[in-house]
Amino acid sequence: MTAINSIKARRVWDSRGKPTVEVDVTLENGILGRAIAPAGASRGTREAVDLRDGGKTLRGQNVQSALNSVNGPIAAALVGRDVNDQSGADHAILALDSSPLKDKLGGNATVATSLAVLHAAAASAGRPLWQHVAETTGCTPTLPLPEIQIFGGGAHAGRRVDIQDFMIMVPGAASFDEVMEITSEVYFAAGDIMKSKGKLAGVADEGGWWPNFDSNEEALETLMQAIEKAGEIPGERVVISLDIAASEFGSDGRYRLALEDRQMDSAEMIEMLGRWLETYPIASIEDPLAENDIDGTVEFTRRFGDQVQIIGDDYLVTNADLVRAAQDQGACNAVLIKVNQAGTVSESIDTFRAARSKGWGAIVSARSGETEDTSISHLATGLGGGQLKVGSFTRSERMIKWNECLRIQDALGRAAFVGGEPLASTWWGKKNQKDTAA
Ligand code: 2PG
Ligand code: MG
Repeated sequence: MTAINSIKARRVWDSRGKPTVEVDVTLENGILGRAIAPAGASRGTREAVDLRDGGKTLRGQNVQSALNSVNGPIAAALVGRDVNDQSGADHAILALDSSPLKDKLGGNATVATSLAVLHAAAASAGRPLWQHVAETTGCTPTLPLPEIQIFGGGAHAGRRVDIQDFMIMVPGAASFDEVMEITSEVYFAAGDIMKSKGKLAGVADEGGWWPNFDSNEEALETLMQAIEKAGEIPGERVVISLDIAASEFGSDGRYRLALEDRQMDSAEMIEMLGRWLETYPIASIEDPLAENDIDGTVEFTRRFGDQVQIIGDDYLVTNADLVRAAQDQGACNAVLIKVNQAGTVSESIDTFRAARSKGWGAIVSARSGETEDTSISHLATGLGGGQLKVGSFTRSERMIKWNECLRIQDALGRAAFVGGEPLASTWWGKKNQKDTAA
């Protein structure tokens, strides 16, 4: 038993210049664990909410009330507890706030504390975080396959295009290091193409290019050209991944693509996405329909679930019960794991296990508002879940997480890279198996 000696929260600032919560957990042996809460912009309505003060100061975004939650009731409940009992600590937090959205304490207060406890336990055991996670969960550590944003859109780029994330994955890479190299080539090729066509408007929230496209499909066309300009054949080593984030422009079975002034019902939306799947080498697609469009998501999964990874983000909000319900209904085949959507490490791991127990994919993910915190690089590796989504390939709050994986690669060895395995049941995996067999 190593007791928690003190818990202290301070206000720090995220990548959007907004205040957020950092927590220090200090143990009786003097060891420190520290973590910072990230913040989303396109949020599911059922995810844990950040406690913000409101009012005129800092545009209502100040977090003094969340700091008070940590320094007051949370510290009182956790000081004296064994740092190695993560589940006990998380349940003590939950006992203070049983509201489904954690709006009493604030998800920003609970997530920073829960992660700081995890960091303190790892440091106390003299282990890097990824190794501590692997040892305490019984998972086999692997280096994840990244999803990396090339263009931002939706809520991350002033809604300049409707679709939120245009990303690539490099399942054909031989190592994590090689994913970084190929991604860099594609990212800058995309920038060059956009610049030459007058389509480059700057950099979006997560560091991807802010596009000036005339249609959502122009983004896909440009991404194809960028992959080719980088010397790759789209669909071979490099595939496309999309986060439609459809709840941002659709609800109750109605969707509106503002850029194209186009209204669609659920069936038409499915047709459009189906055409994209036929035309472009898309291996993964997130939130294809809105979070309340259950029938649409079930239908989309029925039609395309055996060829593409279908990820629930806003649709599942890192909630184990929602994952189990979706599994029963046949909606999605993968879940995004965002620790701050759940609010604690233990609930996130429960969701991860619920997904993996039925053969689902699990993608550990950052938020659009991020910091220098690298917890997710370690969680993705330690859980051996196989995939990591961090945003783009620029800006330090993103690069620090990719770079941390490179350091872990040095410890684990290049062979610990999971490669295309998470996409085994998609068209990419099937084609690849065939190629290998032939
Ligand atoms: C998402 C994330 C990251 P946000 O929708 O997957 O891209 O965005 O953090 O704004 O919810
Ligand atoms: Mg998303």
